Amino acid sequence: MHEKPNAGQGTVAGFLATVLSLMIFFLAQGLFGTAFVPFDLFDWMARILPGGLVTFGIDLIVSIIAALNLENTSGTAKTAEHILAIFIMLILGALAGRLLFSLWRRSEHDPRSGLIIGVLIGAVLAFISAAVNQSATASQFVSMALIAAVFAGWGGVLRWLYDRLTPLFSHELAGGLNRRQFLIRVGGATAALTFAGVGFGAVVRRTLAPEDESVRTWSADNPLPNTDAALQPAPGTRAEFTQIQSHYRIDINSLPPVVREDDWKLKIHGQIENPLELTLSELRENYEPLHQFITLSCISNPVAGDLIGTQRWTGIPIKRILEDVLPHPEALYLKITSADGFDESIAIERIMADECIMLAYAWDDLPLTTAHGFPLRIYIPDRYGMKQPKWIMDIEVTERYDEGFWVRRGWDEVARVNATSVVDTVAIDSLIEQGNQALVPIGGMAYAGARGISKVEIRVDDGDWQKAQLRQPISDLTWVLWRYDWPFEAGEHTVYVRCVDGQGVPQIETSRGERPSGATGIDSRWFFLSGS
Ligand SMILES: Nc1nc2c(c(=O)[nH]1)N[C@H]1C(S)=C(S)[C@@H](COP(=O)(O)O)O[C@H]1N2
Ligand SMILES: [Mo]
Repeated sequence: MHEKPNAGQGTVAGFLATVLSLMIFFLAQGLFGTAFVPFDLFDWMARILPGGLVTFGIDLIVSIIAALNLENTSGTAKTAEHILAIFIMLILGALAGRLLFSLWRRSEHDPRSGLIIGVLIGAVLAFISAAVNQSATASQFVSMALIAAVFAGWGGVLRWLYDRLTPLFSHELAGGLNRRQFLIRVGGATAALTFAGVGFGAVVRRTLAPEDESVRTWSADNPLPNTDAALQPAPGTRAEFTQIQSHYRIDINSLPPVVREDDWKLKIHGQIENPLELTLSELRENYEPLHQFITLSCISNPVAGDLIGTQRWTGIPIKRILEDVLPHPEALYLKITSADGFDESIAIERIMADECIMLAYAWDDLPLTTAHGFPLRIYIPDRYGMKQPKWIMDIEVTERYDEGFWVRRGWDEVARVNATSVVDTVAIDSLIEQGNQALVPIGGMAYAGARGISKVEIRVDDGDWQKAQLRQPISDLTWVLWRYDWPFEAGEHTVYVRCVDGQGVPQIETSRGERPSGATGIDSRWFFLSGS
């Protein structure tokens, strides 16, 4: 009887070898800025899989986060994606190990076949990584070589394990170990190595991370334009201005694309008189800067979700730039392409009619962060974020209309923001005494893109709709904070809120999910007041 290592052991071996490989990628990423393959594979899959499936996956993650009541939806979702990406890689690695052991079992193969198959797998992954990775700071060649080498090692380790396991089948014990003990020992060694590697990698990252250059934001030194607004928000209302680090981040990348200023020029070409290539400093210096306070929302934001934020954007009206490049009469659209392959089109007619439409290079007076689109992103009033590319590389002026990245994947073509209103707080610990009556401050925000808000109403339980007070907003393009001081009544209550936009159109009260045109529906909050 001449037994050989089986598929089950191949699965374990494949898993262990993949764990080790990932640890090496993680270390190298921290030390040299090379690509982290599982994220690239994941991003590549997300690009090629059908849009419906990808959206389903995103929705699922977002609703799980909502159901678990986790804060910071977009940050948590990215972490979930990262874990999923690593998980997928480990499963594929385990399956590959299983397959290889089954092959080797069937017939005698050259002992070098592990290395060769590893290099082949590595080569495929290296090309996938090269196609999608924009976050690595090492040269592409170095990343590709590393991937090929690590997978050669992966294949080599697998074959080595196979060869080491084989004699254990003929003599029950080898080196004092049986098969199980041997695999357990290999597993233990892998775990120890991985912990050490990942720990070291984490330390390296912390040490090499660029020091926070204690740069001053605009908001740290300046009052908001509405600082003298008469109405004070109810205690517990969201911050009216969203600090950059608290602003949601949504995009199609596991890690945000890193664009180097020295390598970057905005290219404007196509059906124009004067093709242009502008560096970031030319953009900053050749055009009068425009500062706008802007609320941006993701179309995947549920009613009362946190995928919405308000920042101070600085840039240039695109109209100014079009006046310089002189589009031909037949040109109708700008097709914008980003570093991550994301793209969208916008009609020239709209741009010429609205100076708020801008190319932005700063938030809060700082260059855009990598996560939020350095060096350049667009702002389009009244549209959800999905229409507004970050990391802009190229603008083609054209007569052709192309559907944008998310439109091709089934989302609303126009993506105009829905009017929405949210209860942020029922401040039961901050009652106000007015005469003999205690009042409960209730507050939140309402938002309807650039259309503004003309009215917010609240209703408690089965009462009548009552007009809330509106705080003067930071700008015409931001959300509006509202407040209602409700006469105290002991017991259980629910407060509902609704709004009317600046054009007199009430918000849609019917509950509808995010896909394909953004969520609608009434937000409410339950509260309990114990008798006084
Ligand atoms: N290049 C690029 N731009 C992009 C995206 C993207 O995936 N790639 N996502 C869009 C979406 S869906 C949203 S909601 C906004 C989010 O911008 P923020 O991450 O700065 O909040 O960016 C938009 N711009
Ligand atoms: Mo979005």
